Amino acid sequence: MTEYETILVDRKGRVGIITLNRPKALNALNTELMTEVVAAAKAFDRDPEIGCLVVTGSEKAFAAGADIKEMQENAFPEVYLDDWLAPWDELSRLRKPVVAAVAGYALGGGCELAMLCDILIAADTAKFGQPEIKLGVIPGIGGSQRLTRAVGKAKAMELCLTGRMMGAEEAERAGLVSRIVPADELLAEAMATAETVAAMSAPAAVMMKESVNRAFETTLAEGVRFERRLFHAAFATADQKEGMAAFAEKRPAEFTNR
Ligand code: CO8
Repeated sequence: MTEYETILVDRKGRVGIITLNRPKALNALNTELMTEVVAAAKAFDRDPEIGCLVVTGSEKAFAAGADIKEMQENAFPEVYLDDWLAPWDELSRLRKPVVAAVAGYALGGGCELAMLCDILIAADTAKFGQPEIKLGVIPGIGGSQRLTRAVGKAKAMELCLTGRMMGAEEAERAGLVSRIVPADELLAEAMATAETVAAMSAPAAVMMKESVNRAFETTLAEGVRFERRLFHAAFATADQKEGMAAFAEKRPAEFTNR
């Protein structure tokens, strides 16, 4: 497996695991880490043996944001011409589902990275926030957009304008996270969720993810039309025949991802 400097990469069965690993900087997201996360995620996405990804950090921090020390001298012409941070957008184009397992700080880019994932599971220690305003900037990889879609305008405005952090319970109430688990069970719970997803028919899981995401990109009528087309297409897969036969025969389905 490829060697990385700022992340750990592992696989268990059909689950690919990316662990952010810059402990001295609370997993601050520097350029090297961005390049490595995107490369590792794309490699798992291409790998037919992988059905779901998990992205996680440490007990203390999922990620405390973009690396402030690295970016503090950045200047407009360079960042604009280089389209700085654009590689992060590639995570939103991954086809396989991604579970974020968040403990501790998920701030700024860290919160944005968690929101780039599909299922967000939080430890009871998780703290989410978009504190960029305190640094004289605003979120740069989708925070103002995805947080607003997740928790609504009122709470997103307040969090983004004040930089206040919210804990796991508030985040769950607001709809940012799917559930909260005790910190020492976070990885096991995230893995169990990812294994469940990875055991589904891969074409159905990819269709499912595409269809849910479409809800954020289009009108209701267009979204329903899109879902209907994929639903019809699912009947072209062997897994549809297997899934329904298994139900009728009262046995577990054995999907072949075809
Ligand atoms: N960048 C660089 N270094 C950091 C960062 C960071 N974001 N966060 C923490 N560190 C470093 C600290 O400088 C410190 O290093 P050192 O030991 O060398 O002094 C080490 O990590 C430990 O941090 P603290 O001593 O501060 O730990 P505390 O437990 O006292 O505090 C906090 C934890 C509250 C999380 C605090 O570290 C903090 O406020 N961090 C900054 C949070 C922040 O403002 N994040 C937003 C950054 S801006 C951003 O994300 C812009 C998004 C745009 C695009 C994103 C692309 C990825």
